[in-house]
Amino acid sequence: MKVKVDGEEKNVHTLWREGSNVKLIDQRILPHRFEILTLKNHRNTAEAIKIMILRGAGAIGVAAGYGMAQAALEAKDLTMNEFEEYLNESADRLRNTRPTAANLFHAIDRCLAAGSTGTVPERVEAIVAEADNIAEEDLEASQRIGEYGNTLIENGYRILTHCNAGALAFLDYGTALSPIRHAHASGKKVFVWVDETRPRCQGARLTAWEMEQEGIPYALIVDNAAGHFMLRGEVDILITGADRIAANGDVANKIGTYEKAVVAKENDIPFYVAAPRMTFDFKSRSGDEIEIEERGPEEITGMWGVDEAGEACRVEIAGEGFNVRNPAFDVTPARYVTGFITEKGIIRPPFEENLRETFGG
Ligand code: RUB
Repeated sequence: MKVKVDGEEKNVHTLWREGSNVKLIDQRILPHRFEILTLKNHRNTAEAIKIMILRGAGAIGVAAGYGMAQAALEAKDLTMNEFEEYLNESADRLRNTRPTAANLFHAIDRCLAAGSTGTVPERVEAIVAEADNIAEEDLEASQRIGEYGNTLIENGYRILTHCNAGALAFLDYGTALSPIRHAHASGKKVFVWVDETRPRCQGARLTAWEMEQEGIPYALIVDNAAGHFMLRGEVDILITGADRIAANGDVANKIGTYEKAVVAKENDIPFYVAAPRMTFDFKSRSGDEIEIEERGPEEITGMWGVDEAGEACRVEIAGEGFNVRNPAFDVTPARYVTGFITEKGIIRPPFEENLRETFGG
């Protein structure tokens, strides 16, 4: 993706691998500062996923793959038994970071499978290659999703999106934002309603920042305003990403997606979910089987930002010790979804059959 850093335009990925190091944009301090961090081992990478230095299902999957590559490189001089033990422990550490995004588990399983035969050096090579493949496939999928999704966007469309499913959540184009980027690049006039997305404000911090970088017209709104604009006929289409999609088409995505989907249906606004194969989990038959991450109360009781001097600070909003529930995701039942924008095309109901047919479930 193109970013403007100190007045200069640069081309960067959300994250990438350099030998045994993982480099990534620090998403905690955007849009106020743009910094690249280096993660030197798989433990650092697991921690980065856990504390959300990077986030978004696609990016989490790529990071998990790179974490496995780092673990394999760390264990390259061990005996076969030690190597296997180290790799399994590292896989568990990476698995225990965030529970909802399907991409994380697919990436770890793929790397383990790639490294299950041959000598230790052969296994290391296969795991590193598989991690790079995952990143490459992510890039290609987001490009295809953009091309297919662009066919749904007409000139003059006003698009509502929730959270950040952009170049920061994926690699380069993103999922939900990829069709918007493609529509804008092909000369269509588009406008984006950006939900702020409490509690962590991925919309306000990240999606709005991406729109600024691309020069795509947008307005940032509080989460509670989306229904107002839908009812007034000012939204033509709702597009979000997803963290996990069950075999029946139920969608886990950032908390608040369900409400947007219900209000969209009530107002005859189509709702499309943009996601690659890696986000589908055919082992979960329905959304009831998807684990929903609960995060700490401090995300709700206060907010982080910068003060007038540009220094990072936190302000408390709720009273000390107030009781809080903080689910990070919700499940939107498939009946609210108009279609899935995937790298294989647009998939429409009946989802159970059509998803299986497309991806071989
Ligand atoms: C991110 C989020 C995004 C999805 C889809 O949640 O809900 O909408 O990950 O994005 P968090 P993509 O910030 O808590 O990780 O499909 O582009 O990965």
